[in-house]
Amino acid sequence: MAIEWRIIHLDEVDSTNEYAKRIAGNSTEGTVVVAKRQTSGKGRKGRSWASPEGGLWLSVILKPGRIDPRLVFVGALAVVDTLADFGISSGIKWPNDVWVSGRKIAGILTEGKGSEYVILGIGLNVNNPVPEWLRESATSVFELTGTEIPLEKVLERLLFHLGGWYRVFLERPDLLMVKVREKTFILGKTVRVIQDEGELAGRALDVLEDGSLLIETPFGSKRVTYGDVSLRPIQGG
Ligand code: BT5
Repeated sequence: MAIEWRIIHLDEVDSTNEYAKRIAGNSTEGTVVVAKRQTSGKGRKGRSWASPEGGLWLSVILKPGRIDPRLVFVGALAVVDTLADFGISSGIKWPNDVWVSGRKIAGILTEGKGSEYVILGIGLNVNNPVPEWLRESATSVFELTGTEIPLEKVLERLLFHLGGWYRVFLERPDLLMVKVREKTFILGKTVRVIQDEGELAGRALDVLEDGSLLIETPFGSKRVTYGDVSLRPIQGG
């Protein structure tokens, strides 16, 4: 059965993820929180997410009964398919970014509470200006196409694809991972993975069934479950 979306539209909020967490206990699966602006939009590890008006900032409440690292790909693939609907070809930068031509256009932030709920937060730069401090690293639909697309249209496509990929995740996670591998453009490339405890450099080989990234390093193959992937070569290397 297709998921039924119930959309809550807000003008301004601290963070749609935080709002969704506040209401998750009393909300049904498929509740969507969308805000025109976020005053404290956030990324992973307390980083800030620029959320001026014109972008699509939303969080979806899901109740799959468990926290699963592969849920982030449900969001990433939905963004990739949505962008394709508007003629933009994009790829996944493991684990939670969507990139177009070397720049980040979207980020996904999943947060969960045990078996109770998962919040799938998606930030997609659509018509919003890309902030000055992100000029080099970020892009938007408007920057790429020169056209403003009504946000409701983008939201409609995004929820359509989210529903589809969420179902695939629940019923055939193996097929979800096939698509993830297909869209993960860092595979085969030399990468650095920056983690809390240090850095790992090597060739990205595969995204494994559990969603982790397999890296071939001079010290053997390593499986990484989190981190920031950089495609920039090591200085002097
Ligand atoms: C992410 O974190 O990429 C997850 C972003 C999730 C944002 C959505 S918006 C709706 C929902 N509500 C929230 O409060 N959050 C979610 P991370 O991988 O840690 O990347 C954060 C980094 O992305 C920042 O440190 C900046 O370098 C960069 N960044 C910030 N704002 C950006 C933007 N609008 N576009 C592209 N890059 C951005």
